[in-house]
Amino acid sequence: MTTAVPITKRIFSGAQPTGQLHLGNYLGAVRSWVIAQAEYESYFCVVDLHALTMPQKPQELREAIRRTAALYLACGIDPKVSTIFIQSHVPAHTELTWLFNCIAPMNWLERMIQYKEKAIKLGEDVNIALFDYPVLQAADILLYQPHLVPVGEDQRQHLELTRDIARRFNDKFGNTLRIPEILIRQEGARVMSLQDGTSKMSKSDPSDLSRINLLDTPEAIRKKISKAKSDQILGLRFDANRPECYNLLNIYAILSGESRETIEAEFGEAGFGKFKPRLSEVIVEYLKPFQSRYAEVVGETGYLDTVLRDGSERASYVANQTLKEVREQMGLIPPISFSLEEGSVR
Ligand code: ATP
Ligand code: LTN
Repeated sequence: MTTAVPITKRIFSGAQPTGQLHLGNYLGAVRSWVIAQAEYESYFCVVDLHALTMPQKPQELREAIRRTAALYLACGIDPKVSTIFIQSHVPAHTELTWLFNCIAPMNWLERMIQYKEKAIKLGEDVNIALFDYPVLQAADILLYQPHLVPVGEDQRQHLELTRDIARRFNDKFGNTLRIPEILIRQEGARVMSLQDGTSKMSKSDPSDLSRINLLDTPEAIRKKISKAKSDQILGLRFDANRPECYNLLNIYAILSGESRETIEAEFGEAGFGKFKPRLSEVIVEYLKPFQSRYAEVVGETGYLDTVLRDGSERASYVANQTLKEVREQMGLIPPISFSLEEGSVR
């Protein structure tokens, strides 16, 4: 008689070390990671090579890489059960990108909205890596053969492309790669900018007033909320035609845990003058535990380095298995070791 061995399901996700994680990153993505790690074998990556596709100052990037990893821990990713690592510490990511470049059609990448938006902003300065960004993302994911990839709504198109690349590889070379499911939580999937309710809160928005960073001080939070764009209509409602009002109420709802009905009952007759200070206090309280955990993580000398070293070791082990198979299936031969004593190739 055979006993069924439970198969642990895997998840993989990542965020770019551009600036600092903000409330949108947490509510749209990292919060789902924290919940999922109890159930899944989890890999969370700081995608530093993706950050390099846009101009970065080297010293700022170095700091942002470490800060992002420390924020994963501060948000509740537990290194005892999850693997946290830095993308560039696992060279399999770039190697698999090259192999996928050899099967990914140009016109699939030409359709990518994020590329088109960023390319418009950069004008003449568009580099090849920005175009190739989604292929690196596909390599990140498929190396770990995950069942699920939890992301915010803006990543849907990149995830569809990842699935298409996996299918294409499997069609051409045999069924090696798992086609991952996309996990987008509805609540918090798209937190909008505080300065423009129609564009998403983003690390790379030039205005820091547009976002609440997880490490913002209470004073900074109060200032940003008081300056947040609003409208002149009296009475606050979850009305999709009032994007700024909707976004602020939505943040309040998620952080306070109160229902939309309760919130509308309380602020339905009020204006932003009454609501904004309440929202600021809810955010300040919500972020306090993150900020104290962050201080602990960065305060313990060597702790982060140990987590990242163990993480890259564990990640490399899994990634190298997939890479080896892909290499062989595409027709490459294994590396040949060279013996100095014998002066011969083995
Ligand atoms: P950048 O501005 O540098 O592109 P970003 O703020 O968009 O950065 P990423 O590192 O690209 O953040 O994203 C990390 C994760 O956070 C992704 O899963 C992404 O979908 C999610 N995310 C980013 N912004 C938001 C947002 N405003 N609302 C909800 N989820 C978001
Ligand atoms: N493009 C993603 C970051 C990212 C990612 C990944 C997310 C790079 N590789 C793999 C999930 C899985 C973004 O959030 N902008």
